[in-house]
Amino acid sequence: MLKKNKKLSEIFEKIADILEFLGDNPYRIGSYRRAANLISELPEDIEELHREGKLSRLPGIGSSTVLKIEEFLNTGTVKKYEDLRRRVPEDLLELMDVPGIGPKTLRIAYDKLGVRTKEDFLRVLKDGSLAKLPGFGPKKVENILKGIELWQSAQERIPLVEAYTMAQDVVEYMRKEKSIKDISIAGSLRRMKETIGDIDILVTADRKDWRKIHEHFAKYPELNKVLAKGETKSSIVLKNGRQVDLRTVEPKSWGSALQYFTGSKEHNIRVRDIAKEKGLKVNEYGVFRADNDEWLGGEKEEEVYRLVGMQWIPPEIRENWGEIELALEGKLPRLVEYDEIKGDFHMHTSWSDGINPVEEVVDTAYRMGHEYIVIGDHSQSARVANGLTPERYEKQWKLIEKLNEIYNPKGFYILKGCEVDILPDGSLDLPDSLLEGFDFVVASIHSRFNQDNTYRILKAMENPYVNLIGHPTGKAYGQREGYPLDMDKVIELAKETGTALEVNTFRVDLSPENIRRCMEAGVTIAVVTDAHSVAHLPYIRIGVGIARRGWAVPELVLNTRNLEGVREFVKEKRKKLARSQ
Ligand code: DGT
Ligand code: CA
Ligand code: CA
Ligand code: ZN
Repeated sequence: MLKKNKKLSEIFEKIADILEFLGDNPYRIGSYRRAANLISELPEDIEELHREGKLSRLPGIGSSTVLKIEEFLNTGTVKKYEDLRRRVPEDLLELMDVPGIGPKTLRIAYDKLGVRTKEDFLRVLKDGSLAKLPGFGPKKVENILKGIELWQSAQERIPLVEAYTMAQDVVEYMRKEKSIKDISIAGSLRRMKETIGDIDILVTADRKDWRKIHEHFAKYPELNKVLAKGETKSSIVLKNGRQVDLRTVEPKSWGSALQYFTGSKEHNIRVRDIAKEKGLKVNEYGVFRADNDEWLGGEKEEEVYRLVGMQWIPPEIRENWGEIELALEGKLPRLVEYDEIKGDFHMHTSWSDGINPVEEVVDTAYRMGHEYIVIGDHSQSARVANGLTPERYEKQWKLIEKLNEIYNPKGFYILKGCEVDILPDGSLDLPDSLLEGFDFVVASIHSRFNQDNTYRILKAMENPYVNLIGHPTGKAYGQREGYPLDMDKVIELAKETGTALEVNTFRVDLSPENIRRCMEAGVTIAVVTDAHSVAHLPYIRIGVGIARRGWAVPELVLNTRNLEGVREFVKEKRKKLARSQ
């Protein structure tokens, strides 16, 4: 992960917030915000750009911003930021991070109601005094309270993508300790749960090397403090406040330990109960005969499941959601595999609100080994996202055609696509005459998140050119609850019309529960990154993990199809809906 980019972008964002709180010049505030956005989505390391002297070439970055970036790279902070921080109460600085609470709101609470602390703010929210001020009202106050609740839960648990990148870094660091024979992520992260409490890492090595391994762990560069350091288990807290647990086990117990520490707890309890019924004992050291403690196995995870009489169960579905019963009968479905993914259906470029030009997006996806991608920039009504008019789409098509001439001979295909807005009445933001010209159309809702939006999605699915509903429930983890939606109706019509539903990696929408409902109904899903930077494209893997957690089978995952298969999917819907109209 690009840690410096992230930190710097947070500093710029905070400067903008504070300036807004202080009532500074809107132009200056805007320029800090733009810089923050740009830096957070840069695919390259800001330090590298600086070394290569390319900072001033970034769009919209002026010379005074370049100076601040250099200051940050040299000193680790920006003096202006440190000075500004002192002018706002600490609690209010923190509240600015909560979605739905802007600096302006806090300023009003500060001036009119004397709010200085979190407690003050909660009080004026709850006793109705903020709601009485002009421009507020009970609805707005209710939304702020909801925002605080969501934000608090996101502070407690780590979003999957974030935990995944953090864990990759720790694993990479641990591999430098050469006495390690094998290393794996365990716990909820191996199960690809949407949010992660703490990160669990399991290592196997000869017992004589364990001490060394824990010493190495306790010297992790991103460390804040060591909670516990032992011979078999250590826990550390990282600079970002997140906890990582490390356990060392004997090679002989590797499989059993991996099984045990992957969880879930509910899954493990059920497995052990079944083992007991069969006269066996299962723990983190191995599988044993219950009567005489004879060791039967445990080197490999597969062995553990085989010895208790069941199929090996993929980690993503170990929740005691019915997987154990099926595994006992040998009837687990075959889940979609990570390496079966042939493309990505939803991503943005600098033509709308992405940061990379089409050429860079295409090149990155090609080098990742995809067979095809859909360029899916926003449509015109998304003004803040610089949405495209029909004329601009047609211009983009020309560019895509040119790129296809270069890439098709190499076996890579760029599909003309869009993320067309579903308008408040359920109609689409682009005319059918234009939609017909796309290879693949994603349709999404980006407005009116507080109302039931079932009718909008149903109407969009009835359009013969709409192939995929983007982030169907409108949920954004830690930021926004989904809008009310009749999922049964959506699934039914998706099936009937031949429209796919999206599994959006960063938003975790659809949820695994909803994915499972799609599978049961025979509805096709498509895993997408919705990338706004080429740095996001590799996270497609996490989206596949979410799909697996929803018991997704390859036949119902659009990404497993080759280019012809995808074209067939599009053609079928057009034919079907033309016939019925
Ligand atoms: P998290 O961290 O809250 O997202 O969830 P997990 O599942 O990673 O839970 P964690 O970190 O407390 O423990 C890792 C795994 O270790 C857990 O999935 C199963 C196993 N485990 C921990 N405590 C117990 C226990 O008391 N009984 C059983 N059977 N397994 C446990
Ligand atoms: Ca954990
Ligand atoms: Ca743990
Ligand atoms: Zn979208």
